[in-house]
Amino acid sequence: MTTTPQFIQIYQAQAEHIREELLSGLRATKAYASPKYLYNELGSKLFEAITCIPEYYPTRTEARIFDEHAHDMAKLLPHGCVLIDLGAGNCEKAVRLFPVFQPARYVAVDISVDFLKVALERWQRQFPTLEMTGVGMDFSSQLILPADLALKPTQARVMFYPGSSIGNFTPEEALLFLKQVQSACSVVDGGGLLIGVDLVKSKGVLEAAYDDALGITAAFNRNMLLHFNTLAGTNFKLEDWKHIGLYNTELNRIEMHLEALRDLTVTWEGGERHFTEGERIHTENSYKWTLKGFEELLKQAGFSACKAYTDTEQKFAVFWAKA
Ligand code: AVJ
Repeated sequence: MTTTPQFIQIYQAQAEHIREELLSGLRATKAYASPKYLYNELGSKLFEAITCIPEYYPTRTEARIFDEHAHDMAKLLPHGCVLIDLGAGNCEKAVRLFPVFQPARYVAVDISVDFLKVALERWQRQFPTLEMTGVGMDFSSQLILPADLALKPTQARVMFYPGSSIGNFTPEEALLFLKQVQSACSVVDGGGLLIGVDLVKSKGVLEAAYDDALGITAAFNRNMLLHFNTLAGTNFKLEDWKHIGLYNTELNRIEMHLEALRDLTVTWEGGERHFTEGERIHTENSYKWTLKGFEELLKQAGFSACKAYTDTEQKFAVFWAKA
């Protein structure tokens, strides 16, 4: 028996809107772009590769935390829940937990729709009886669960937000986002959030993780320029740009930038931008948290109780926060 996953696609942003947003970032005095533009089809594949490189500890450490504590977590989760995977990617993290968590339904949300579709169709064949839904959506500015999902008023909602993607938000944005998550999963009793958070640690370990020896993170960052060319018709040339990954100790965040290797002009229909040698485009922030700081944030967002699971070196944490 084969069941096809039910796909819902939400195109929140129009192509024209995306182009405008992107170009306004490029025109800014300090050029910047949202990290969501890292994820075209190639970008999602490069990120998958990043999770396998030796220096990138978050994915591996988080997986170990789940291996060790999933049974314990399962006791806190509501029975027969709908597992809502925010930024599902290849869905692997959630799928590994199916046997332990035994969700009644799986909803995978990701901005990279084509990539999600391929992954979800594959998983549906392996779990033919689990109801699966894919949602192509950008929830970075606002989390609205589409009414089409027909979430049952009796099924508790567990939001799954692993991988420390929360780090892409500033602390202020993170608070707003977590408030939205809290209100979405408090609709039904017993709901909550299972979230992965990268912890503050030494600059050396952090910078190695975001500027690896193989150059995969550099490729991931520079691929954003190819994505720009597709989305906005710009004429970025890869050979003009190098990857920068550095830890900002004052702000507790990794910053990724693309740095111009020479004076150059980028053009597009109706505009252009001059970059001088050494000028940068800020492409990503990845905030790191302390256990105490994140627990405080969850409380502020309205979660009633939380429990943190960590590895022995306290590199990474997974929090269960009850709505
Ligand atoms: C997917 C946002 C969690 O911040 O570690 C990996 C993205 N950027 N290497 C992170 C990323 C560079 C990643 N998140």
